[in-house]
Amino acid sequence: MINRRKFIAATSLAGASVLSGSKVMAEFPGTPIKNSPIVISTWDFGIAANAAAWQVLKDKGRALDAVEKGVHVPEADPNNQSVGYGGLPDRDGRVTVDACIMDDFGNCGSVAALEHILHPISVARRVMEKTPHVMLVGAGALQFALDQGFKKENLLTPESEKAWKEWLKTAKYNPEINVENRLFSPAKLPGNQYNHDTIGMIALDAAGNLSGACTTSGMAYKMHGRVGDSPIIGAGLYIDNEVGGATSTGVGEEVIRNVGSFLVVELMRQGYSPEEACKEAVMRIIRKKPDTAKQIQVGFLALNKKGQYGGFAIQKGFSFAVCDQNDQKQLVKSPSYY
Ligand code: SD4
Repeated sequence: MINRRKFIAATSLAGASVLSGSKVMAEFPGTPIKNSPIVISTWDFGIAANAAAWQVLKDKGRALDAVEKGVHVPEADPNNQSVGYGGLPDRDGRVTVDACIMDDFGNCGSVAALEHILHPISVARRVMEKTPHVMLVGAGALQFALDQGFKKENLLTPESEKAWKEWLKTAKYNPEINVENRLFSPAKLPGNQYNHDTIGMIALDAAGNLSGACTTSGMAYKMHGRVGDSPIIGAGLYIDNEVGGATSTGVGEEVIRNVGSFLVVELMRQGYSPEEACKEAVMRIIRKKPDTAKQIQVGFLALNKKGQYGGFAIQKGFSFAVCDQNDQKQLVKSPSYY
């Protein structure tokens, strides 16, 4: 255990700055606004996703509907090469998507290694609502989606196909234990800025209930069949309506090994603030594998029941978007270990 008093001091010193439009505001306080909805999500593209979620929240809609609607935005965006349509494929050139959703009753649904479906989050929701199961994968998940009326589509855009073909030239299809290590420097990934992006979203609605969603095309050029943290309840996403919710982005293997999002929620239950909880989850990864941690990115994002939020990442560069009644377009630069 780390010394808690020292830890809090270090955390407040590391306070993140808030970017609102182009304006840099003072220290990020994560101030709660009582009985007021809020939605937070990973990375810069979370701003557009939050705006869609806000349409539900502002009319006193349910957090579950808000997060589903919200993450539809990056899922359908061909320019986002890390989520849904337009996502970078696996090393075989196939776009396989992972997603999960969790509500305020502890219900959850998930799909992994799913192909050809534009909105995997909605298939995950159907798994939650229409089956006795939590998770469907691969061909079974696709069959279920088609039975539910989802359309089969091609998710590989010409841009992502081109990037994959470039990658093939140097990678020669060699299996790599952690391809994302090699891709960590964006300069090594031709034409692609988004080698570390996944959308994780958590919302608190006007009734004070929480839900979350996480959706991704996963690690670029992964082995076919590889599943990351994003569709794993407890790793990529966890919601406990008594306490709060958490989600993650980055190298999924390390998040799964530490059951990251569940850990963040349990730390908040013990009294950690969202940022402190995210920091401790990051520190677990760093303490266990300091050499690996130097080369990878993992970021956690959390929202508690009071509407306080925070994030923490291993590396610089992680950002998250916040939307509440005061400002629908806040972008927060997360504090990080390095
Ligand atoms: C994965 N966590 O598949 C996802 C990828 C990601 O930032 O979030 N990248 O491991």
